[in-house]
Amino acid sequence: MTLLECINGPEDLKGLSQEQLTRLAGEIRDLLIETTTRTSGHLGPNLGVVELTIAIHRVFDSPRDKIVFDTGHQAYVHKLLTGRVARFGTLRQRGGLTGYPSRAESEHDLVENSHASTSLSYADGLAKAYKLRGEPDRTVVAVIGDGALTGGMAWEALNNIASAKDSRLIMIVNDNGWSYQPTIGGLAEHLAAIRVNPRYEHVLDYIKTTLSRTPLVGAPIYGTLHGIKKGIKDVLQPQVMFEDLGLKYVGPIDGHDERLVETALRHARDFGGPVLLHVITKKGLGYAEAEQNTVDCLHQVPAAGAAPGTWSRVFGDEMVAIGARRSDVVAITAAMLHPTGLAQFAAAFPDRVYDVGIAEQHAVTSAAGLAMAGLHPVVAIYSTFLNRAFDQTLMDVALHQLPVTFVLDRAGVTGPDGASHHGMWDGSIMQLVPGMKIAAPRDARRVAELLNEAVEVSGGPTVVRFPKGKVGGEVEAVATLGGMDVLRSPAEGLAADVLLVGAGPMALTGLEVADRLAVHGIGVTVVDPRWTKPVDEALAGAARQHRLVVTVEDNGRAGGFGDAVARLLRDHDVDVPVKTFGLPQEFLSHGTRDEVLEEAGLIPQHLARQITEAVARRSPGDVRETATAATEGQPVE
Ligand SMILES: Cc1ncc(C[n+]2csc(CCOP(=O)(O)OP(=O)(O)O)c2C)c(N)n1
Repeated sequence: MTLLECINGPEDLKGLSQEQLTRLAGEIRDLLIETTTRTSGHLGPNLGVVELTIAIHRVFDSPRDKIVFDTGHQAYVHKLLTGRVARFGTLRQRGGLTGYPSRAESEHDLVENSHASTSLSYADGLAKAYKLRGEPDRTVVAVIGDGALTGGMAWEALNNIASAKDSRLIMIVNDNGWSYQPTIGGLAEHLAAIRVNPRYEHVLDYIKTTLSRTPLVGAPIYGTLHGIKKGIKDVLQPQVMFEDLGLKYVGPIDGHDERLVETALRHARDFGGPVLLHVITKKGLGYAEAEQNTVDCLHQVPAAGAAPGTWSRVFGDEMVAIGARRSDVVAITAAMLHPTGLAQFAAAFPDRVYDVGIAEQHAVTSAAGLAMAGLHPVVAIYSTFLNRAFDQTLMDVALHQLPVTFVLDRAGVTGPDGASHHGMWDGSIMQLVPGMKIAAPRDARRVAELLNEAVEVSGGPTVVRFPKGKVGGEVEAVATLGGMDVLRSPAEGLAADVLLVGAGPMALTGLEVADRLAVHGIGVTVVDPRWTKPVDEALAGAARQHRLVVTVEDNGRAGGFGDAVARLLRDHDVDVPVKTFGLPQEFLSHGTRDEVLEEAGLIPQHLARQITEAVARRSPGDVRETATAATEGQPVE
């Protein structure tokens, strides 16, 4: 039995010797590598926090003390130390452990949202609440990476925490110099300057001599801004920036020296006010492949980069072509240059790409500024992260009718990253934005076509949304209907029963549905709308020629494309019934993309059965046999 297998909870760590802790760290690293290379997952970040997480669980008393992991992708070690070793092999599999903290999994898990830069705000609220509730002995610990620290919310929280002088709150900045790629910006430069500071060597003395209860200084936000400016030059005063903000700063210390981290944490815990502990770690430590990986230290396995044949790669290739033709087109990424497929554009046009850090809100309003000055920005972002910047999209871009193109990768079901990563909201929230145009390509050729159309729009914003993974085969239109593509007319001899409008790749799913329905004598016209906003008015006329309209989209059902189609038909007094298929408006769990789509009913077999039932209800005589089979639960093959 390994030492790790004997750890059923944090209490089992407390009696271990230093030599045992070193052995335990090795066992944890072995299991992280063995598991994630098999199941997929965040490897580099977790290899870097092994000693840090051990130290946290030895010093604090979880779950009474609260530990908040920012983003949560680095919480695997925490999972292993809190009783989940036996189940670790199920990581990110349907029904298995999630890839982020999960309240359903453990009482030691608190925050499961994987969107970055929130930990300090949660921690601020928790610490305030414990104070108000008269529980002064509880400590709140937030672990935040230098990448997540580039997010604006983290700084809003710091500004508040600095004034809550007796909050029992410890912020651990896990500084490995990397986000997905090397962390960028003024803050990153400041942290880098601290990292090379000779005082690093003498930090133990520093902890002992300076972490006494002295009054905190500094006018909060002005001081910070001032601190950023002078901090870069002033490497002999590493704590200046944070202390100007009024925060007690400790560090930098070696985050792989478990004993040292423990000592620092005990001092910080006993200080009695907010403390920022700056630890230096190496992303990927202990696995040569990760340590030497110059793209992202194996942030994720398999790599999140834009592999050949993926939607991201098709987008990336077309961006290079557009960039060569249009010198006004610029690209923006929020710390995800490689995963969003912008790496080739960056290589070809290094002056025309901006990595703004994990700062989606800033990315969008900065794009507004670029557009105001005559450029056409393409903001490449994962669908789920655009949620962060809704107000900026609405008020800063759309209200000003600015030509900004949002390219939303991972739109729809993503898969093993679970509830907070499914891109199932953009198709609805972007429908709300006046003047916004939304394109949903069904295949690679349409990505290129619609991206080109989008960057030609000069009077307002556009969205191009596509899912995660490999692009399927190309399907050409057999006819056009307004600006839409007709992919299939009812088969020979069949009536125009169903008008099936499938958004993006769901148009191809629609073709399979049509095949299944044809067998049962139901005629289907399959349309790819290409643009899901505004809904093409030609749909109203086409709907009148059918007995049922069906929409299918890889997006939450509430307020998405289907609802927009139904509204258009109501507005045109079309009384043909509409059935809208999409994702249930719920937080969907993790699994493969196919598994989640199947559970949501967005697969041809399930759709065909539902549509058959709907047609049968309306015209019982025509499809009686099929309807009986369907209601008895037999597959409509
Ligand atoms: C709002 C938001 N934008 C983007 C991401 C994607 N993302 C996940 S981890 C990560 C890098 C985090 O870097 P850091 O906080 O330094 O942690 P490390 O992986 O280096 O330990 C990014 C950009 C996210 N989770 N949330």
